Amino acid sequence: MRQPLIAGNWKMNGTRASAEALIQGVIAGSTGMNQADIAVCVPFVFLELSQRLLSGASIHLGAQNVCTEASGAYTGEISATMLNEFGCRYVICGHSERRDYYGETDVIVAKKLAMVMSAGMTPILCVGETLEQREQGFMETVIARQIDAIIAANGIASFAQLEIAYEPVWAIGTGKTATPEQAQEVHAFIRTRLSERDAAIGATVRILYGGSMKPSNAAELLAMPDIDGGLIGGASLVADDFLAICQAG
Ligand code: 3PY
Repeated sequence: MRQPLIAGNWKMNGTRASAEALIQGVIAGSTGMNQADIAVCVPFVFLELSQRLLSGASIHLGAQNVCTEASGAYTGEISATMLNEFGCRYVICGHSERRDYYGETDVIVAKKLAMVMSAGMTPILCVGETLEQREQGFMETVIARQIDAIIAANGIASFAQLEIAYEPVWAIGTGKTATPEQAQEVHAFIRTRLSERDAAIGATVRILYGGSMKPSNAAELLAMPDIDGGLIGGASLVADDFLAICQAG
């Protein structure tokens, strides 16, 4: 039985004041709710505030990116150790926006995962295909490449220490959502691929769905056997919407 995880990905949104109000709203609304693990992945500059507000709450804190290197002359970067110091439990790695806009390759994503794990945190590894790749019949090839690159670099055992988020790129920020059946098909594909290497890891790894999950579609997506939670974009910016998804988990 895999405990669901609902993680908000705030992306580059909010002000200090709105971040504070949102965290307080999520804390208040989630008190007594114990179905799902809950996390909020906030912009770096809100980590200190969020860590303070979340102290004593059962909501975990996460970041959205990390440097591939441990320390040194990397202007503008943030290390895994720094994120750990600010109370992060999760770090999103390889989101499609980072792969697409910032040129993150599978090799870079694998390095980021290794940094996060060696600092004692849990990466949320994002994988997913574009619409063009899906339409040309390359969905499985792309997902397999993204998963296999991590196995090659970090070993199959690394999948015991991370969460996966399947995020069809065509459903990110577009309002389009994969149908529960489309999402389930890919989740099952990922789980089978991992199970072929290590049955225990395949059975226990959590695979979240990301890509316009919202209150209106969360329950049916989360009811699918291989969907173990959600990585929530826009809906995580509205406390009531995020809480409704957590409740569905
Ligand atoms: C989305 O739902 O838009 C996301 O990218 C979640 O990470």
